[in-house]
Order: sequence, then C-alpha cells, then structure tokens
Amino acid sequence: MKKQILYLLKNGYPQAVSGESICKALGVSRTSVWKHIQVLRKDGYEIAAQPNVGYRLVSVPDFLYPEEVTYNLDTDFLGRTVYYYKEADSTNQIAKGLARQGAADGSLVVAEAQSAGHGRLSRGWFSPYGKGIWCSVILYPKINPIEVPPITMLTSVAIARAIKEVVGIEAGIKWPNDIYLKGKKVCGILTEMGAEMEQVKYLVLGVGLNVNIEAEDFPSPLKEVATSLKIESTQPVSRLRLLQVILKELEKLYFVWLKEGFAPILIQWKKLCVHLPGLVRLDSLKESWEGWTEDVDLSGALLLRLSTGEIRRFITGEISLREVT
Ligand code: BT5
Repeated sequence: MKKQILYLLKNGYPQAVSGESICKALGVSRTSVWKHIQVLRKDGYEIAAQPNVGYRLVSVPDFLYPEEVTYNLDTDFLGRTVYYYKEADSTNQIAKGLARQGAADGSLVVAEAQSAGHGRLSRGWFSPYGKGIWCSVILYPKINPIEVPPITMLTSVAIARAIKEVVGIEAGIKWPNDIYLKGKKVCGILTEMGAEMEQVKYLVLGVGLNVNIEAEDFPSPLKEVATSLKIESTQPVSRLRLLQVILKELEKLYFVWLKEGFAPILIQWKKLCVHLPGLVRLDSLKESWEGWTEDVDLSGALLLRLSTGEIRRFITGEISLREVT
C-alpha cells in the first residue's frame, strides 16, 4: 500500500494528488491513506498536505530503498530485485545465502550500514550508516572459476564510468579491485563465488564505495589512505542516483563481456589503470615482489617485470604504488 501511494505521488509530481483519487485508485479509506502518508514521512519522504487539494511529494530521502532504486532504473535485469537492510553484518554474506537459495539473477543486496563488512582475506571494511554504497549483486554466469577475475575488473570500469557521469571526476583503477581518487582508495570490490571445479554456481560482486564520508569520519588507520566522493568533489553526492548509474553501466559491460568476451573491456580498464606502466611492490600471501607492471592479460593476471628481467604472472596479490623500497 505504502509503495502504491508513493507511486501515485511520484506520477503526480510536482502536482498534488487528491486524497480522494488515491482512495479511489487503491480502494481504501481516507484514514488509511493518511496513515500510510505518516509512514512515508517517517521513512524520510517530505510530503505536503494541502487542504482541499491533496498530497504533494516535496522530496525523496537519499536512502537506498528498493522502491527508489528500481524507480526509473535503466536496466533489464540488474537490480530489479532488491533486498534492503538498514544495517547488515555484510551484504556479501547475505547475498551468498540468497544465491544458494536461488535468488533471482541480478538481485541486489544493499545496506545503509554494515557491522561486519569485509574485504579480501577477511580484512575489515569501514561502512558507516548512510554515507556509502555498501552492496552486493548476485549473478549466475555459465563460466569456469578461472574466468571470474575479469568480472571484478569490468565492475571497476563500470564504477569509474558512473563516478564520471554522476560526479564528474576521473577515478583511476588499481589492480585488481580498487578504485582510487588522488592517490587514495575510494572504492573496493570483493568478488566471491560458489563453484565446483568446472563451473561457477553463483557470483557475488560486493561493492564498497565511499560516497558522503567526511574526512574526520575515517578511523585513524584509514585517514591517510582512504577518501570519499564528497571529500574530492567538495559536494554531497546522491547515493541513489550513483547506484542506479552503477547498475546501468555494470549491466552494459556484463552484456558486452557475455557477447564479445573481455578484450574490449580490458582496453577500457587499461586506460583507467593508474599503474600501467609503473614501479610497484606486490605482496602475495607468502612473498613480496618489486618490479615494473608490464601488462594485464585477458585472464586479468598482472605481468610484472622483475629486476632480473624475468616476467612473472600474478593472479592475485596486493600492490602498493608508494613506498617502493
Ligand atoms: C576490498 O578489499 O577493497 C573489497 C572491499 C569490499 C567491501 C564491500 S562492502 C559491500 C560488500 N559486503 C562486504 O562485506 N564487502 C563488500 P581489500 O582489497 O582486502 O581491502 C581492504 C582494506 O581496505 C582494509 O584492510 C583497509 O585497509 C581498507 N579499507 C577498509 N575500509 C575502507 C573504506 N571504507 N575505504 C577505503 N579503504 C578501506
């Protein structure tokens, strides 16, 4: 009911919609409409009530409510089903559970805050309430597990494009899963999967994007290395619009990848990459390496030229662009 009233108010926007026409359209009493208007106001919608005229939608809150994410969403399947949480432990955790139960392809899990958001190797992800996009997308591509890394990379291209479209600033990509602005991390992507040896059963693409976090919000270990779109653009950014554009760009690139493979996307990725070529240190689980980044290949692996001249191929790892010793 709440959703239907909202729909009618949006359709009428910027005009008021009479209480009577809402009652008629939905077959409910005026008292019932009024009660639902109160609920919408509690949810953060600003609705003016004009005697003898009706209800007028004044503003929509910047919460990532399913009815807002899906309203005028420009995708075929991505983000059409939304699981919304005010607070979640981790949207990736929830998405994995939903995927195992067969949630719809393209389902989106989104939270205003995460209490146990995480990155790779169980590293923590700072996810304060209402200030970022903390979400996960469920996909069921028919692929082999070794074909997964390019999907993380196409996600970073989609996010960089969305940042450019909505905020107007150029973000850079750091292999394999980070987005940077002015040398600081603004976004991380965590791809997880359920798979058999030969086939992926489901993919969960987790996105942590710092949108309206203030510099003083970051806990001390992150202050030096993390940033947000608001800090860099000096303006608050609509998380809702940004999420919708991310979903649109992600779906476009996903379709390109399904049809044409990774090659056309890799060209875009390389243009956005901040360290090709560059001198980096790469930390893998057991060892550290230093060298020049030669290339990133079609499987998403980083090719590093070591001081010996040998070229080594890395599928995972953490590279740092600064403090090369
Ligand atoms: C990542 O891991 O960068 C992937 C992060 C993915 C988070 C999303 S949020 C929605 C979804 N649900 C989840 O539970 N996760 C995903 P990694 O490359 O391992 O980087 C982790 C490191 O980034 C940490 O050890 C910190 O140093 C740093 N970090 C933590 N929070 C940050 C933040 N908000 N902004 C920038 N850096 C952060």
